[in-house]
Amino acid sequence: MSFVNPQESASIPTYRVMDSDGVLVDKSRGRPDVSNEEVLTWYKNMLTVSIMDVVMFEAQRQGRLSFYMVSAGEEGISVGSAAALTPDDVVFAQYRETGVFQQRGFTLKNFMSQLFANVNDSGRGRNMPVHYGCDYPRTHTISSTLATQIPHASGAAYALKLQALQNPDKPPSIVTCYFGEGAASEGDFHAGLNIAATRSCPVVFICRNNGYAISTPTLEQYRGDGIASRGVGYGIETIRVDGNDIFAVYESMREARRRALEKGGKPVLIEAMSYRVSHHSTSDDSFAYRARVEVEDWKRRDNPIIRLRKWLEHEGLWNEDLERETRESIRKEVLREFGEAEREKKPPLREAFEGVYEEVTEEAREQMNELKRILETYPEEYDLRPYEGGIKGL
Ligand SMILES: Cc1ncc(C[n+]2csc(CCOP(=O)(O)OP(=O)(O)O)c2C)c(N)n1
Repeated sequence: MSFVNPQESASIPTYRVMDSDGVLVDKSRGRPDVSNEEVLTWYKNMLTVSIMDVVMFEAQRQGRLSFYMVSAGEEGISVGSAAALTPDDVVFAQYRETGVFQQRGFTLKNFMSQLFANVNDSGRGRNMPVHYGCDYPRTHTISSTLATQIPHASGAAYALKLQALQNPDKPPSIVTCYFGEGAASEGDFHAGLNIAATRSCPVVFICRNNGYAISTPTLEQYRGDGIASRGVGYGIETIRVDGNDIFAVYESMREARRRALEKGGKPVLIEAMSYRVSHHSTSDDSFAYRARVEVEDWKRRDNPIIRLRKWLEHEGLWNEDLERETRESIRKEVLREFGEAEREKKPPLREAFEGVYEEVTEEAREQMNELKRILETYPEEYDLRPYEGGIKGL
């Protein structure tokens, strides 16, 4: 009789390409198969996310924005993984994946329009800040109701599988689904992975394990070997990677994509290890539950942006002057788009009621009339100038 004791089993190893000094871990292997131009784009995309994060976090503190969430420490996971996708690949994400949007060509104007809920927001100002989405590259709107995107992703992957059977000449595409390790405690995670495994759906699940689900550290979230061991439990090919190493993330995503399309399709799980450097969101003060020194240590020890910068410097592709000039020009651009988006009108008020059904329902029409009545009765209480058309927008 033999019980399997997980405490005695070796843990799943972590795939690395470059170390924290930006040097290849395995000197016998070749340089990553990526052009200099591409790596420079990744670096600038990570810088853009990080600079925008600082500006928008501050803007929330100044009361100019209702809410924000930063990706600090996790820019390498989102940018590196998105770099291995095609625009036809379908993305479902949680909320700390701004780099996916940046890498897929979302512009600063797109980000700012969503954050300020103005007329240029593709979501027509109906969502909380950071709930970005776009039709193409195919990227579903952020799901912050934890893990709800996971079964959706499996279902979308099943649809892609059936479409590929019907149109064998079309280049096949996959679904990629991002979530945090905290979201992996939801039932939806288990249902989503199991259905993807049993139906052999072409989906790459990518878990950002950043050590915290708001105030709950991973030590209190699970007893097993991270999230990777759960993939194995569902019969899913799995890899754990160093999320601060953009090359490791990119290479594993590229290989996962290839595997996901093998033999008619199958799921793959990537667990990317990182550390949530900032507060959970603008509504959180993480020093209430973790020591400042822990965060300072992490910042000093390792960071995906600094690691890639070191690599670029070793390669002679980057230097102090380029760093300063690039940071200055990104910051300027962010502030310019910020100002424009903040001044832009909000969508007409009636749009708060439209778009759920093809036609506005009788109940919604009654609510619109009631809103109009209140706004007209108490005009001094409501400033309608920011809304396109003012009261006529209803
Ligand atoms: C269904 C549901 N329950 C609770 C929450 C509140 N909540 C928002 S984020 C979060 C923690 C998620 O942690 P993780 O998935 O690890 O992602 P991270 O924030 O660390 O990137 C919780 C509990 C929620 N959004 N949805």
